Parts: sequence; structure tokens; C-alpha cells
Amino acid sequence: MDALVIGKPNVGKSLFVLNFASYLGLREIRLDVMSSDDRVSVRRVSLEDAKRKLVSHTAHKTLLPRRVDLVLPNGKNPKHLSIIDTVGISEGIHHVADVRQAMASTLARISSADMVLHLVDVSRLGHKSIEAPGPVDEEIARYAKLLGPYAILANKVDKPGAADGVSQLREQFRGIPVIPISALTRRGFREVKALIFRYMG
Ligand SMILES: Nc1nc2c(ncn2[C@@H]2O[C@H](COP(=O)(O)OP(=O)(O)O)[C@@H](O)[C@H]2O)c(=O)[nH]1
Ligand SMILES: [Mg+2]
Repeated sequence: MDALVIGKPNVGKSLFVLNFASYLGLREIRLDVMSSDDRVSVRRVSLEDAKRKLVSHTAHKTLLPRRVDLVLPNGKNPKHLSIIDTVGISEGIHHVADVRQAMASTLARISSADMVLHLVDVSRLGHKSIEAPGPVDEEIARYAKLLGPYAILANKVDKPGAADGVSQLREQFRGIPVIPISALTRRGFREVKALIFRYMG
């Protein structure tokens, strides 16, 4: 099963993917870089190295999707889960062609993913920063909810002001599951795992 992680720049997608993989038991990852024609180059790195490389204040650090493959023990039928980290989708039209292209191909992946996990930075609701929830989040939601299993992960609940943000977000995205999480402290990871397992059958 492929779970696509999508959202605005700096909302915590990369930190979520790596810490969630670690929560699911992974210590070293094959960091598969997927090119636009879906060719994959494989590298093995520790989760700590991956974090140093991929988690950043700089937006659009990861243009190509990164896939993390996990095998989850389940008696005689181990489950295979791929979590795909993607480039941030920003508001408006980005001035760099490569970034625009990466965003377009990320959006195109929504239709083929088995599940979409849409991260928002719930601590920035009402702010003007690039990671603040905005119109592009509503567009992603409108599209993704039609296509299959979809949830919003309200990230950075460890930060001040996030509790209000979660209830506002639930109000705004009625009918869509909103799971409060912290990619940093791993709060809410149990709920995300339960959701994924429910869809994996
Ligand atoms: N306090 C806090 N910071 C976070 C959390 N998730 C991500 N960050 C920080 O937000 C910044 C952007 O994270 P990153 O994973 O690179 O975001 P991405 O652009 O969506 O992949 C980094 O400085 C992270 O350390 C969180 O849950 N809590
Ligand atoms: Mg990233």
C-alpha cells in the first residue's frame, strides 16, 4: 500500500515520514528517490542521517518524492507499506520551473495513491507564513477526498496555540478525519497507525 504525504512547504512532511517510520520500527531506511519517469535510485541511510538531510527550514528541499518502504509484521502475512514524502505545495504559481513541475507531479500522484495523508501546520492558522493553512489546502482536500482514503494530519500540536487550531480546522474541514499529531514528539502516531491499518485490511 502506498500512502502519499502531501501538504504545504515546512508543515513537517519529511519529519513526519521519518519519525513515523521509526515509530513503526524502522532503524535504517532505503531512501528511494523517485524520478519523474518512476525510475528509483536506492540508498541506505540511518534515520538520523536522513533527518539531517531532509528536514529543514528551507522550503522545497525535497523536489523528488522519497519513498520509505516498511514491512510490518502481521503473523504469516506481513504487510507492505510505502510512505511517500513529497515536495511542498505552495499557494500561487512558483517562480522556479523545476519546483512548479515537482508540485504538478505530486498533485498527479494523488489519484494513484492508495491513501493520502495531508499535513497542515495547525500552529500557524491565521498567520501569513508559507506553511500557514490556506486556499491550497482546501483545494487539496476537495480533490483528495473524492479519490479514496484521505485524512488531514494537524501537525505541530506541541507548539503554543495549536489546540485552538485543531478545533478550527475540524470546523473548516467537516466530514474529513482530522488527526492532531506532532511529528516532533510523535503524539498522535498511534491514531495514524490505526487509520492506515484499517485501510490496509
Ligand atoms: N515544533 C515542531 N516542529 C516541527 C514539527 N514537525 C516539523 N517541525 C519543524 O518544521 C520544519 C519543517 O519540517 P520538514 O519536515 O522539513 O517540513 P516539510 O517541508 O513539510 O517536509 C523543521 O524545522 C522541523 O523541525 C512538529 O511537529 N513540531
Ligand atoms: Mg520535506
